[in-house]
Amino acid sequence: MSISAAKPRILVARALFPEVLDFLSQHFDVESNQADAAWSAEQLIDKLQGKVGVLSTGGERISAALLAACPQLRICANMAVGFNNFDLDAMTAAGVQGTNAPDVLTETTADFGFALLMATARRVTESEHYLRAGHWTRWSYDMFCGSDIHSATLGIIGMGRIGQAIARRGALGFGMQVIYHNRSRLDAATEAACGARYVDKTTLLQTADHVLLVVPYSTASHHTIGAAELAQMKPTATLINIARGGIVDDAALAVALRERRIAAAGLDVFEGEPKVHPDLLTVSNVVLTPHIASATLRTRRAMAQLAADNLVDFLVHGKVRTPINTPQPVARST
Ligand code: 8YV
Repeated sequence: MSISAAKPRILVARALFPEVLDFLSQHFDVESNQADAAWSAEQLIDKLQGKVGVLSTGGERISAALLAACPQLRICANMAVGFNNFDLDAMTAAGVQGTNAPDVLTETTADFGFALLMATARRVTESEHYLRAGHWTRWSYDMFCGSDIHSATLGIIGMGRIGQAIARRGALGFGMQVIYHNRSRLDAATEAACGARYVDKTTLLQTADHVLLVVPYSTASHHTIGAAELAQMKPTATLINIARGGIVDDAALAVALRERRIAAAGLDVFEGEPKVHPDLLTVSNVVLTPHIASATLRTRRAMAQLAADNLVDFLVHGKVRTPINTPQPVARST
């Protein structure tokens, strides 16, 4: 009589595509959250007891305290390219592998960055609200005049894969002058391929007609745009944030928008989301979307599958597909 080994136990922290859960169930004993219950930090720790892996989204905080309370955990696979919900140093020290979901969302997120830029510069949502409210009675020469995208100067802060995909759209599709600022300058061939020119941050802020943020969140990038930076921007400029809440000082931005120190903003991410700074809700020259830059079904499915593949690769085959750390060789509990 053969005794089959028990499957490793994993947790899927949020509701997920059923076909991805089916795939995971072929390899693991899966506890899922198809009711999409909102778990507290304590409930997440409770659910993780006895689990060796977790499929998380950007909303689950993997902290040092959680790692200490879940000694069997060996891998956290994030269904997101960003991973500022992970205490990565603590994970590395605790011997826990982290993985993210890069590449599969690059073009979809770049599309959305451009959509938000166009909606903001051309006042799409503001004018729709006006129409729906029954205020549209006649044409006038300056009604909802915005600013042009084509031929304008696009300033991108954060020039990773998504930044480069946005630069290509701007330079090749809309004839924009694209300037960028990044921790490190791209090589000449990559700059040429995306039609972008490196400048310092001040030059970018002072020159760009549209400033677009795609920088990862860290303590170093906290409030990359605050009152001082907003004051450097042109009064006709727009600001787009598809990066992370906390990259922009939302309170300072609301003041700048209300006082028309910049023309408009488009925000997909917020400090303390899903809460939104109340002052942003009362200014008309801002387009607000609920963190949907990667939200197409095809891309979300690909992100979920990549997170699932990372769990299978690591826990079944002893490999890593898209690692974000090199854990210390620490023995975890079994
Ligand atoms: C996710 C994102 O939808 O990938 C990221 O970093 O911000 C989004 O694409 C979100 O983080 C949920 O996991």
